[in-house]
Amino acid sequence: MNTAKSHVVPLVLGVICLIAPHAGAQNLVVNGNFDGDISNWTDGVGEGTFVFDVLDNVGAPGSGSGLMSITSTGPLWTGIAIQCLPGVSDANLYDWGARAFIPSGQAATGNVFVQLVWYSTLACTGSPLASGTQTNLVPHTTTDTWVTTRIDAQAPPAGAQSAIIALSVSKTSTTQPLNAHFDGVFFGVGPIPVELQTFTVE
Ligand SMILES: [Ca+2]
Repeated sequence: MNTAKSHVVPLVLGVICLIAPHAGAQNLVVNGNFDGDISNWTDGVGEGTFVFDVLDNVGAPGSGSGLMSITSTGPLWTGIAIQCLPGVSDANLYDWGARAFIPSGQAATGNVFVQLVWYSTLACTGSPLASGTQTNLVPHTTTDTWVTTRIDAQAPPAGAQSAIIALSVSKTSTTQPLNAHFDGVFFGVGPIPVELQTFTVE
C-alpha cells in the first residue's frame, strides 16, 4: 500500500508541472491572429494603409494577416499599427513579438519590426515610462517567408501598468510602396511557446 501511494504523489506533481507553463502563457494581444479582420488595431500609418489580407501565417482558412503598405514617396518613413495592452505588471517578465512576411518583387527597401512602449497608467495614456524597445529587424531582402521576430523575458520598468505594441514598417528608399504582412502577434508572461503564435482559435 505504501509503495502504491508513493507512486501517486510524483505522478500528480508531474501533471501539475506540465500544466503550469501553459497557465502563464496567455496572449494578451486581442486579435493578434487577424481572424477575419483588423479589429482592435489602430492604424497609425499616416501616408500608408493597414488593411486585412487573406494571407495567413499557417494557411488557416478564415484567418489572415494585417497588411501594411507604406506609400510615402519620402525615405525614412515608418508606419505603425498599434494596440494598447492593459493588465501589465512590473513583477512579470514578458515575451512579445510577431511573425512578418515581406512579399518579393518590391523595389522599395526597408525593414519590418515590432516595437513596445511601457506606460505607468492603466490604458497607455500620458508619457511613456522609458524609450521603447524593438525586435530584430526583418530586412526587405528576406522575402516570401514568414519570419518570427521577438524579444523574450523582458522586464518592464518599475511602475509599468500597460504597454503599446506597434507593428512597424520602415521604408528607407524614396521608391514606394513597401508592403509587409503581420500575423501571430503576441505579448504575455513568458514563456510564450512558438506554437501559441500559430493558434487561430483562442
Ligand atoms: Ca492569421
